[in-house]
Amino acid sequence: HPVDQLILALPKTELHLHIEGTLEPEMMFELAQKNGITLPYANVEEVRAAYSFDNLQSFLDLYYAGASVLVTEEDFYDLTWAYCERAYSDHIVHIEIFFDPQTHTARGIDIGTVIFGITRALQDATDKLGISSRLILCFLRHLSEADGQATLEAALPYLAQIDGVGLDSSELGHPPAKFQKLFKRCRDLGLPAVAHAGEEGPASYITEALDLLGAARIDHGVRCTDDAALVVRLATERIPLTVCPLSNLKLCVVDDLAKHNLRNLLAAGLCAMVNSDDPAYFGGYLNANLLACRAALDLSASEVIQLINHSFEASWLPDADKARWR
Ligand code: ES4
Ligand code: ZN
Repeated sequence: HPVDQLILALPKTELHLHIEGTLEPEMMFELAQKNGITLPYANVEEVRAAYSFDNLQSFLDLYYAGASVLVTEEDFYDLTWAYCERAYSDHIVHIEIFFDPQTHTARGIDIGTVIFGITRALQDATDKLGISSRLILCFLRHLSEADGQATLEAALPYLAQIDGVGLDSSELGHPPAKFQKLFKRCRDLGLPAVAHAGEEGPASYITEALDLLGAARIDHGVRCTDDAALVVRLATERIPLTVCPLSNLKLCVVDDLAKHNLRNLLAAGLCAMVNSDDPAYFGGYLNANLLACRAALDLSASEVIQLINHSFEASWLPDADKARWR
């Protein structure tokens, strides 16, 4: 299809990607063996077969178990570098990636080990692949605000490596309001915020993320269409939504990609774009997400160009760099 050629050829950004979600089963096995960690699977095929999810939580249980194979700085480097090479082959020129320090510090891994491994790979991606990047520290919302505060304190020596903060993990029952004080402290430190909201949770969580956390961008946000006034607000204030279509499909947020509201979000004038979330678990990196949407929704060339322009607009690149790519 001619629009598919456009998808492959255009320079793109990725703004919603959990680095732990790029852990492919092959690397999971290699690292488990190297680090002496026992996985509840006999082989790579069994891992892939287990990737059938009913909802966000059923995925998160496997995702956190998988991340337990990451131990040394080299492991975090190898994970991040492998993703950067895949991003390069998708013609991605800029990435803003999430990491979940609490997943690792809870197992006794030093936060500096995590941050140095990731940032060393990101620096190599800039030097060798020409990919610019930002790193976003995500707080796990199923844990307490105090746990988040302690994580922020532990990250303070590495603040020069951190470009912003986010909020992820189990959404229902953990509204943004739970983290108001933590995000106020982040704002005082000069850290911009994003937050997962309106993935499984209600539209009111999107409003809370904006008003109580000061989120500059909403991750997912697809349930905003339940609240017409919120959609108008998101359009007027030009709040970006980092939509992840294959994630929504795999986690049963939508039961059919053809029913995804991506096109409606564009038609409503929202700054929505496509991202890959946890590509090793959801069956595809950025180009695969765009190609699947193109096919399922019959996206036009102009819609694809809008999505990609939005990804640059919503990025934290300086205006001069945005102008260069758009
Ligand atoms: C996530 Cl898809 C999704 N939603 C919320 N938190 C997450 N962490 C990793 N992937
Ligand atoms: Zn996500």
